[in-house]
Amino acid sequence: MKKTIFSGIQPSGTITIGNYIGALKQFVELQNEYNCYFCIVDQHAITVPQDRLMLRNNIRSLAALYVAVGIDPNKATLFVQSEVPAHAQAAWMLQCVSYIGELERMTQFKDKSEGKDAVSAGLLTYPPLMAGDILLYNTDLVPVGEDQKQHLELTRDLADRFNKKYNDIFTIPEVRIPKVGARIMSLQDPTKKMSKSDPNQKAFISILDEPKQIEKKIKSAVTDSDGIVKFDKENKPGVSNLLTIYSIFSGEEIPQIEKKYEGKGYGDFKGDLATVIINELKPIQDKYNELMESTELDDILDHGAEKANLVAGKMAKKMENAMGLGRKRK
Ligand code: ATP
Ligand code: LTN
Repeated sequence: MKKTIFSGIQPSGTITIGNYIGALKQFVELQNEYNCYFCIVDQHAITVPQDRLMLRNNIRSLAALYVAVGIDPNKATLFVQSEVPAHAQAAWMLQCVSYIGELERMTQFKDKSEGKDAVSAGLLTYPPLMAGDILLYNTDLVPVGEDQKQHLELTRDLADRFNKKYNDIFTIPEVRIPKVGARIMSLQDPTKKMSKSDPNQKAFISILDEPKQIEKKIKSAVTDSDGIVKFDKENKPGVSNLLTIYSIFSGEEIPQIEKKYEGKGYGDFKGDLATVIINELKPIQDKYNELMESTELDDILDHGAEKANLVAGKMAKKMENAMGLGRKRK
């Protein structure tokens, strides 16, 4: 029997090339070998303020992007989290086995709450919601970018705790992080990860950016003053980040690229990098535009929610039974 994969992306803006490299590219590769669930995690997105119309748009747009990058809805189950009520049910039960201390230690919580006057309780209880997403489907493997590693460790702890305390019902999932490109950095501050909700538009390349915007953003990407195209994460974080992106989009190895630009400045390198990105994104953007104008997406998401509800609903019942919620029923 095929092993199961689950992963999710928040509809909190148009996905960046960071999301594409760290997450979506892996999803496309894995969909043939695994039983895959790919989720649009809208309940995670509302842990920070969202405009309702924008959120609705982002959900539809993310669905189109999943398909445009190559997710085949006949192979993988593609669905919206809030359309499967078991996720909220599981989240509550898992919150009740989570400790406030361990949630407060999550770096994503610390980063996203830093300097804010009002922080929602949902931002703190985000990880048990994510754990529920994963555990509801007997997931074996979770492909994500590096930033999610800590959440995955917590998911494993919660599953183990629940199994020992109540009943041994959960599969303990493994994390899968890509060897190259697990953490694409901001173009404006290469010590920070590239993030789709960064208020500075120049910090990221969105998968739907126009060629002109891509050229501009790459041109203004922060590098250094020594003018040498060389991979050195410690001392040349900006150039190293651009080299990683170049390598993934072109399929060329980093030493090969370094050689190509020996004795040339950053201008040539950046110009070619923009072209490589534009060429890879063009067919994705064409497919995206086609999908957004069709009615296909609703059918895909309806069908996905139906399939997900069947599996997740059963596990939520199992969890309730294990914890003694409700009445005993046959
Ligand atoms: P937000 O800015 O709203 O927090 P995000 O850009 O961090 O969003 P998510 O929806 O949280 O994106 O993440 C979707 C997937 O993309 C996850 O698997 C995450 O690990 C991966 N990912 C996010 N940012 C990067 C990055 N800079 N490099 C590699 N992978 C990334
Ligand atoms: N927390 C993740 C998104 C996410 C997720 C998931 C990823 C929510 N539920 C389940 C993998 C599996 C993020 O912020 N990138």
